Amino acid sequence: MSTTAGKTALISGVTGQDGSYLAELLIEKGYTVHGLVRRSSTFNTERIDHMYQDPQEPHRALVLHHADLSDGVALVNLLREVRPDEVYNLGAQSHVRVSFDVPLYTADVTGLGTLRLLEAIRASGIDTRIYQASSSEMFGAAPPPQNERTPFHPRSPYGVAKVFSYWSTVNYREAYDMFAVNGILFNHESPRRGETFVTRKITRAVARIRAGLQEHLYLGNLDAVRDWGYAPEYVEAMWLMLQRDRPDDYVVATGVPATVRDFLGAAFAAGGLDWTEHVRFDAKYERPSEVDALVGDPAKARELLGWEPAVRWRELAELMVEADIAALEAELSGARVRIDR
Ligand code: NDP
Ligand code: GDR
Repeated sequence: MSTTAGKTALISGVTGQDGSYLAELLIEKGYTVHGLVRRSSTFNTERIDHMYQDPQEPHRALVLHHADLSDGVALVNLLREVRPDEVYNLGAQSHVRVSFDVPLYTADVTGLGTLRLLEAIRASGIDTRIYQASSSEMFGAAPPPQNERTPFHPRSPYGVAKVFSYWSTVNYREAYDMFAVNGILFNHESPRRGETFVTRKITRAVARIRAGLQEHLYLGNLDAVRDWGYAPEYVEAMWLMLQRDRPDDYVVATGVPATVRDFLGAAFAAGGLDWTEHVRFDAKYERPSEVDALVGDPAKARELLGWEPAVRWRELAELMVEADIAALEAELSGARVRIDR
């Protein structure tokens, strides 16, 4: 039996891309996973529905709770009830462009939300370990390659909020001896990626253009350089950070750069299309201050966590196109498919 069997984890952001993969990973390792779900007027659990068990089941692997990172009291109550061994704070307003439209809301959820959770751990008096979903967006204008010692220069309300969360996490570690870690993750994608992030927007468009449902794809800056990896591999790194003897902060990345234009070319080619015939520019997708180039140096994660990514951006583009084509074909034939990659 694995040493992790019987452990309990609490995940904020369990309905998101990473939360769904992390819940799967932890359940596979024998954890009971408690997920924090915010109330929505429509269903927001599509990514985790395949793990859902009826509340009447006696030994559920996944248990969902209504709470919100903007409600500190709810967080204290939830922690007291669940008493998790590990907490993964993945909940956030995570869209960089949108953070310019709703900067105060982003600061509240993506920034203060982390502090509320850290303080809730302290207030509830439980002994737990916490993972904070920090981001390469914190580096912003700092030139690549970026590692754990690169100074932060965020370029968006989202990036600023994540820097606040990063330092709050470090501060609780130093002040209260909490096992609190920052995973500084570079962009990671998958067939479960939100539809408005650039990779998924592109791969969905490839499927829809092929099917004759759409002719053009409107995008902003094609020159931005990113370091795109595969989300299921990145959630493994989160877990590894909480299994160490000492808390620390780690960059998680592939180290391989590509422009949005490169990704576009690979995705359209994978669908048998020429992107130049379909892509149009729309200034509304540009950011008031852009992050030009993010390329991570994952040497520390490789050395101390033994973590190594296998999927690079080109293969990622191909697998996402393949998944979107299959999902659209199933949708058009009236079947409901589970996105299980
Ligand atoms: P998603 O946007 O897919 O998921 C975000 C999650 O946060 C969703 O479950 C969302 O719920 C939840 N959430 C939003 N607002 C609140 C709130 N007020 N209270 C509680 N939960 C809330 O993000 P990803 O899965 O891609 O990313 C996970 C985390 O990692 C985020 O913090 C993100 O900022 C960070 N990150 C992501 C990277 C990436 O490349 N994916 C890279 C670096 C960091 P709902 O489903 O209801 O919207
Ligand atoms: P990012 O991801 O901002 O890096 O944040 P996103 O996919 O939104 O943008 C990547 C780059 O593509 C350019 N771009 C466009 N972006 C979007 N969304 N839509 C477009 O039409 C478009 N056209 C060009 C952007 O300008 C940008 O340069 C993601 C999020 O997951 C964060 O939560 C996470 O912290 C970081 O990755 C690391």
